[in-house]
Parts: sequence; structure tokens; C-alpha cells
Amino acid sequence: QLVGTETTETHPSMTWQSCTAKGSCTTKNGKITIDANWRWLHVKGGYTNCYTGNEWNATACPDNKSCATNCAVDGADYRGTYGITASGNSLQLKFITKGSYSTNIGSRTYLMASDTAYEMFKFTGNHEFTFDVDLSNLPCGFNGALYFVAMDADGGLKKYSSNKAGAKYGTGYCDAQCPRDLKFINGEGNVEGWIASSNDENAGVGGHGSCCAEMDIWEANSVSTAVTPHACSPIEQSRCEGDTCGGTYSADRYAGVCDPDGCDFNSYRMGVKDFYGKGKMVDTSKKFTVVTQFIGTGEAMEIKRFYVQGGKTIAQPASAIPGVEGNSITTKFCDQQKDRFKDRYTYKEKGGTANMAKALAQGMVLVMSLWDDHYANMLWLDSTYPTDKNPDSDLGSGRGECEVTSGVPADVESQSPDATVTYSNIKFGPINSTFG
Ligand code: IDC
Repeated sequence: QLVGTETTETHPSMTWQSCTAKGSCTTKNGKITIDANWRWLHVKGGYTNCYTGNEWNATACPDNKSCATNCAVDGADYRGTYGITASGNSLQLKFITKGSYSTNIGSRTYLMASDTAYEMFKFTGNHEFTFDVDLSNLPCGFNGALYFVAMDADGGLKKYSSNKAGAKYGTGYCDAQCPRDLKFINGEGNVEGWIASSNDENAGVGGHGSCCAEMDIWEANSVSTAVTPHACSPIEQSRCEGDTCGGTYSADRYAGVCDPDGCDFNSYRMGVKDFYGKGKMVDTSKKFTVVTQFIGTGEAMEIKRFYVQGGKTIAQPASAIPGVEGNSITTKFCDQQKDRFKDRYTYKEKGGTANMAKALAQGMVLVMSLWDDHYANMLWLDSTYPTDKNPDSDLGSGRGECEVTSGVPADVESQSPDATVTYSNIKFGPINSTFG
């Protein structure tokens, strides 16, 4: 996994605030890098593609190891190629960008502390994370996601000697789905066992996946939102093999070291349908502030959510599902919700909130992304899922107001190419230091 020199890598700048108490915040000069998977991958010293569409160049990449010594990831034109613009304390991701060579769809970016290292956020107990979001232009089928994953700070540069690119070029991704669509994992190609996707001309699934713990602070569009911890054991990035990876990309979703479902809090799914959406209590037709508090440590950690809009602080509403109590994620909430919804409790099997709290304390990388869903059309977030359930009688199946026929990537891409999400005003610090 070499570095290409056709385009100089210039990270967009994005400031954020590190707070110690209310009104006491210092500005940090962060940078943004786009994930290596989105970058041009070509034969070293030349212009021949190592990967085109959803297929590998068999000469450059006959196997995983040679691919790493033959191919280079190059610098990015953030605005022109990827529709990514940063300004002051904000970052905007545009869905479709028509470049001179190709059309880009969506993006996944990381916040950096320097040009060569990701910022590591350590939630060592009683921390909160706050940001503003504008997703008024993000309809059914989209996911504007802001979340944390347990990636290595240097993108795996030190651990894997064949990775010469590192965090500067957005390497080392992992999450609780143990994604197998990554072109490189542990500094080696993922060409062995690669199967081109049948419904995504830009993606495929390789023989390896990349797992690590994930804290989904925010997965949302203008219709629905969820906050979801996902435990993994081990917590740190680890490479998995084929279908034993589990997650979205594998035949058996629950076969791996991670919990792909998580313990989600989506207010609509918890029976409160008038809370989040256009013209609702949290009005998604306008910008608003999202506050997420991590109170306490270990299994007793509580994940609490507030919104601020129009000068008003709005608490997450309590669950309206009989037998599921509270307006926050606690071990008790997860126990009750999994039981009432008859969902598999993989979260607990992988260590639950104790595991998530440990991952947060060790330090995690901030991801900001925009994507559509080639596996389930985002229906698990914003519609009825599974789609054959009755949202009025099958508890937990109603997640939002989108049609069960919505979210098909081909439709979303043709109907909403200009969809955007803007994240801004990020603040991190002890409880009550970042808002109000
Ligand atoms: C969700 C995860 C989310 C992930 C998505 C797609 O929380 O982070 O991106 O899957 O893989 C289900 C669904 C499952 C949901 C989960 C919570 O099968 O896809 O997980 N859930 O909504 N059924 C019941 C619960």
C-alpha cells in the first residue's frame, strides 16, 4: 500500500473545540482526510489503475501481498472529485460529484490531529460530545453519520510494515460490521476472494474484513435518527476471514467478533412518532445541535441525548413501549428493549456497555460520512423493517415514516444527487461543558 504522487494530499482544515468547563473551550485546528477506499489506486510510478469500478487489475494485484508492493493510493481533490468542503468549524459532504474522470458517490472522512495522525477522542468517564447538523436536504434512504471507531491513530502504519500510506491517506478503517468492501486491510490488498457486487458498480466483497468497536453517535436523515453503541471483542482493529467476519457483508450476520446490530435508541422505534422530523419537536428542516453524554464508567455507563434548537434544550423523549423504560441507553434499557422487540442480543454477548465504555476510554477516531445502503436500503433506520412486519402490531419494526419501497440506491442516486449533510461546531469536554 504505497503512496502515489500525482496529486498532492492537502487536508481540508476544520476547527473544533476542546472544553474543560462551560465557557472554557480552546480551539483545535483539525484536519480532514478521506478514507483510502475512495482514492485513486494505481500502479506505482504510473497511471494504470490497480482497481477500476468493482474489479481488480489482475496483473498488478494477483494476490494480496503483491498488490501492496505494486499499488499506490494517491492524494485527493476534495472539492472537485469528492464534493467535500470544509470552512471554519464546518464540513459539508455532497452526495454525488461528477468529476472529470469519474462520478463519486458519498464519502467517509476522519478528523485528524495532524497531517499524519487521527485525533483520538478519549471518553474516560463523564464526557460529552456536541455538534450541529444540517440534514434538511437528506431524504429517505440516506445516512449522514457521525460516529467513533476504534481505529489505530496512525491508520496501521506502524503495525503493518507494508502500509506506507497511513492516516494521511485515510487507511486502517474498521467498524462493527467488519466491512469486507475495503480494498486494503492490514497493509495488504483484499483481492483474494473478491466478488464484485451485483448491485453496486463501485464495490465488492473481499476475503477479509476489518473489525473494531463502534459508537454510532449519529446515524440519521431528515426522517429518522438512531444512536447506537456496538461492542466488539477484541475492541481494537482486527482482520477477519471470509464469512466468519459476520456483519452486513457476510452470510451469517452474527458469526464475527462484533455486534452488528448494537443497542439502538431511535425515538420513532421507541414509540414516539411526533418527536423527530420535518416540522416536529426537533425540526429537521433546520439546523440543530446534538448533545450526547457518556455518564459513568463500565457497565453502568449511561448514554444520554439532548437536542438544542431555537435556544431550547430538548431531551430525548422516554420510550413509549410498555416494558421498556427511560430516555437513555443503559444496560437495563438494552435488556428490556431486546426482550420486548424479540431481537438478538449480540450486544451483550460481545461485552455490552462495559465493552463500549472501555473502547471509549481507550480512545476512538471520529468519522463523518454520507452513504446510501446497497444491502437494506436504509429501511432499518427510516421505514418498516423487516418489511413484511406490521409496524402497528410488531413492536420494534416501525423505525420511521419512509415507504418500504424507498431507499433503493439507484433511485436515491438518480433522484437526489445533490443531497448534502453539514456537520459543524464540534465540541468535546466534561458533562455540561459544551452546551446550554
Ligand atoms: C443496524 C445497525 C446499524 C447498521 C445497520 C446495517 O444498528 O449500525 O449500519 O444495521 O447493517 C435489526 C436489523 C439491523 C439493525 C438493528 C437495529 O436487522 O440491521 O442494525 N436491528 O435497528 N433488526 C432488529 C434490530
